[in-house]
Amino acid sequence: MFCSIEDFKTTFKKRLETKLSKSINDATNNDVYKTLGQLVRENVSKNWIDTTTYYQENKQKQVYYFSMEFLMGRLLQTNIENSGQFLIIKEGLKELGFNLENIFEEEHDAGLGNGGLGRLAACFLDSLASLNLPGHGCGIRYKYGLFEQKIINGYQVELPDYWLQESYVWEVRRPDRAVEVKFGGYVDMVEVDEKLQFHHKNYDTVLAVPYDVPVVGYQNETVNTLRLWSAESCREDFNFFTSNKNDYYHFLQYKRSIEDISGFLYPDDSTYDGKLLRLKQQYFLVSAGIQSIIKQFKAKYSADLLQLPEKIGVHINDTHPVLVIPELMRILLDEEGLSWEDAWRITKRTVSFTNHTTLSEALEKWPVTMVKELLPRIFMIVEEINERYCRELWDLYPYEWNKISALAIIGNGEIRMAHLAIVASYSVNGVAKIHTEILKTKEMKDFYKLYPQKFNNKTNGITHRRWLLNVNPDLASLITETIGNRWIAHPKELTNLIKYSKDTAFQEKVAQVKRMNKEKLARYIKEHNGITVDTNSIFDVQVKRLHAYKRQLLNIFHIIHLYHILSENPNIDITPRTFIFGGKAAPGYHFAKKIIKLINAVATVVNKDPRIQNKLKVVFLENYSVSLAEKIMPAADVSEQISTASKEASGTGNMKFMMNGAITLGTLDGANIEISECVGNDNIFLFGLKAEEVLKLYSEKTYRARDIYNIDFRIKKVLDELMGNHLPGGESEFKDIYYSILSNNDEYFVLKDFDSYCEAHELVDQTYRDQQKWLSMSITNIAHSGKFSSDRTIQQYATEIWGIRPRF
Ligand code: 26V
Repeated sequence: MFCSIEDFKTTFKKRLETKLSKSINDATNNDVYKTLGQLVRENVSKNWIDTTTYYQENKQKQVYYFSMEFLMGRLLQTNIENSGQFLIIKEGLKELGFNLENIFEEEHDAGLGNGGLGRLAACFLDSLASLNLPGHGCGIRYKYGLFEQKIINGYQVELPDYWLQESYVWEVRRPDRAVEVKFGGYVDMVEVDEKLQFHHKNYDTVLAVPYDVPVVGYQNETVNTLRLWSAESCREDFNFFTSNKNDYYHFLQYKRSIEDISGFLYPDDSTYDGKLLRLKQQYFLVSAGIQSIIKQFKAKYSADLLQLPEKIGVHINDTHPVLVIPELMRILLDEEGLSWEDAWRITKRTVSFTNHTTLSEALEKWPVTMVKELLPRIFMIVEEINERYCRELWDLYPYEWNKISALAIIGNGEIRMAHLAIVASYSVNGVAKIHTEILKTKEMKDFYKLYPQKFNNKTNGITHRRWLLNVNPDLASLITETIGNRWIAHPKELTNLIKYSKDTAFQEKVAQVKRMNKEKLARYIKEHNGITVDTNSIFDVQVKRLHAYKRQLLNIFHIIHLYHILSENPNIDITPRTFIFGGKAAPGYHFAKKIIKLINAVATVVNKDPRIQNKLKVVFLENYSVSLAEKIMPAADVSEQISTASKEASGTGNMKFMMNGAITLGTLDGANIEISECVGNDNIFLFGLKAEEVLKLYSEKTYRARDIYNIDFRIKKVLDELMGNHLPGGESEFKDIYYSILSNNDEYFVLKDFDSYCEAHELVDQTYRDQQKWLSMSITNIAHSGKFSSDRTIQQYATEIWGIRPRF
């Protein structure tokens, strides 16, 4: 730790000289980033060691959050703020001629996640450490993170994200803790003393090497661990190489196939090979993670594995790491010699599970043939779990074959990972009230009947430290000036702001902060998109993954409609709008990619049309990521959360916007419902079908999109535009979108909700004219956002699921 600015400057300059052989006068921003990052990491080392030692010496129960994704973003700012050194470092660097904000920009995002699920994991780690709770992350150190998105001629183009090109300052490689993961081969069964023993033979071995990243708590001395596993070939393979010198090519191929396991986040799974690789990734993560946990438990806690559930929790983030179940069983049975009954009791009391979607197409299933071949022993265990479980079902539902086969873990030649997770865990949770209700009453109804005590809700949250304190320092200071700083440790106390919601002096200060944040984003837009936007216009933002159910299409249809109105009547009095989009489409998801092209095509037409007189601008921001979100959230006026009701499990972007004073324009879906309950219906713009109505329309099959097209001339005009020749790309560019609505009957009710969406926008327009009203709504949103801090979520997981306690 640096005790003064002078101390920092001296240490920093010395390190720059010894590490990079540079004087401060020659140093680039990148040199400063690397040197500073290394110093900050070293400074947290003592607390890191002490935290680990404390947990072990006090035999505290520890939780491991297994996730295929950790969308950490940048860490320098968080680690500096959290270790309480911000002012010293900022001032010290300033005196050395550097601006700390520019240094932050040098860090490459750790983009090891797709979207909400991965970012949630990152927020949870921040909250665990900040609440002094013994909880760690267990993931994969992908060589390439989520692709980098380029927009070329309006189309998404994917480039590899080689985030490790420059060394990653936060990680520590720990080769001494490497473990072996076994794939393929066969299982020999031998009977010894009337007991069957299973010997895995002729397998391929992959070395799993952990890279540990410190997770620094907010000014509290706790430093937990995010352990990311990297796949490497074993030393014996090098022996193989040296003794088979002529087989260099095959050796390289073999080595690469092993390293591929931690090569990419979510490789293309549309082919057999792609799927196989993903299954390898999943088993690689769980086997490495569970082996290391058991090793540590035996070394530091107890030789008695029956004690495991008292001391270890294994949480699985969606079904991706569900193989922790058979892997833990395998170790307990085959390596530790426990009975099936003991192993099963231990496993069921150790594992807890979160479901993150109700979309049936997203529920994972693995072909039996694939699992059998790649993981023969694991398959045997899953089969045995299934058999025993089906026998129990038979006792409960005798002769009800259909019911039993629908509930079985294995069926139709596939392993249903969600079924395995529910049967073999002690807790199953959804991520927002409505989502958990849908799980209980619809998607997992029969499981809820079987195990009602397992089901519970944990509404998602976001870390207010990153998403308010770090990204919006002026708003954070204003809040502290107004209500004191207790809200930082107790975010619920943001409700103390409510009494200022109508205070005009406070409103003016909030408006001033928003204005500055909008100006900053406007500069970014100018620099990256070459578009000049009016900072007096409403910044209306939809940033999230591109998916049909999230309905970016509804948003762009409404923009086309506004464009029609304005081009017919340029003098109409509307509040100027800047519509901002951002988000990535899965590389193979053609429909989503077409929506990106449509947004860009509309932007090209609208932004250059003089009749519009700058009342309307459309911007698509390239390469949406954590660091870009950090620039966007503080500048938004309106937060578009417009999924088809019942489809978005929770959403977490909605919470980030709210915390920064944007007002939600949304459907009653996911956590929007809880946001609306907190702020009240006067402080949110709600529209559209409710979840029950959507589900009813699906079951009754009475919806006819074409009828709406025929009746509503606004909609007809918008849709016909897609088939016309005004938009760049020509007449056939957008026909897939047109037909998805009219021929495929608009699966996500875009047309059905269009009218109500337009009305809600009309209300936004009117309300914004009354700035006092708007600011009062905005402040009310900030004031109620504390409930959506992930500290609240994690506290609930800690007490209601995991049973872990803070160290202080
Ligand atoms: C996956 C897939 C894959 C196949 C094609 C369609 C599809 C659609 C959705 C998904 C999402 C999988 C899980 C996921 O990322 N869920 C998100 O989790 C967030 C954190 O709990 C939550 O806020 C989002 O609402 C939820 O979509």
